[in-house]
Amino acid sequence: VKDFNGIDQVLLRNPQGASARVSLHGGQVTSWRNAHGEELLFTSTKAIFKPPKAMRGGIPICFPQFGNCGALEQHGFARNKLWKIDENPPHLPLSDSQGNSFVDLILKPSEEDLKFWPHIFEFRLRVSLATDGRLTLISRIRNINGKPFNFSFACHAYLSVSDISEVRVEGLETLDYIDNLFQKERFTEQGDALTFESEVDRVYVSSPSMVAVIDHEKKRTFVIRKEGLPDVVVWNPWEKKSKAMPDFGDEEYKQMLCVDGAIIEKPVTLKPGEEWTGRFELSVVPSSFCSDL
Ligand code: TA6
Repeated sequence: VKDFNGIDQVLLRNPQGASARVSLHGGQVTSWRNAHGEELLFTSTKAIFKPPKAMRGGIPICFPQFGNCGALEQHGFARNKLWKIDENPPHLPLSDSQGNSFVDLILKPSEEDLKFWPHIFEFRLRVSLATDGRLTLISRIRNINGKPFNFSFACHAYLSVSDISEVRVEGLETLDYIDNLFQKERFTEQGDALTFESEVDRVYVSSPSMVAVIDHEKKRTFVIRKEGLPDVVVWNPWEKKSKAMPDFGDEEYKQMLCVDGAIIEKPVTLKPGEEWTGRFELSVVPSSFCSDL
């Protein structure tokens, strides 16, 4: 399918009617719907669908830099580049493809890119929709050239919630976090579950492989499972920052929460020929099950 700029989007569907869309622009998941056709990811009504700007919503891929902690543009360039369908995808374990509807994308640096980030890499992204509706992003980044390089990375997932003041995040209790609102100082989470009354912009470090985002009003829980992604970013811009973002509605902070699988605190170092794999999986369960998680 073509999107607003004539850029290809790949539509994934499963037999039950769930679907996902992936844009070749940025390798960005732009939609993930359940079998009832309900959109589970947030996209701003003021999102700008105009390359190179990444669309505000879905799941932008932050690589090779998260945030603005390095010399590159905010969140790195991968989300602003045109990806290609990978003609010779990697041979992943059958379990990663059996019955799933998936697409394999690839990003390689252009001559131009190498001027800004002189490292030859291959970034293969598999976006997969399983028969039970879960969405999995498998990122495989390989160092092709002759010298080591470091990178940080995040799947910057904008989850759609009914009312941020009714949302709880479980699985991050007692963890240390880096607080972007306090000069990236380090704190320790005291609470039991995370709740939201103001702007939050944190990187929880060394987090568990599973995090639950409970939407009380919708009686549903997003379950995030991850491998190779030790950190979790939790971000809600709240009122003031929402007003400052041109591609975000003033009140939209109430309907979204970013919960990213990431590797930020200890960036990855890849030696020549080495490959890193990060797996980010989203599923939704009725909240009645969340106590069993
Ligand atoms: O979630 C962490 C964060 O770095 C926030 O500080 C905010 O800037 C957000 O990402 C969105 O970044 P973007 O470049 O997409 O506007």
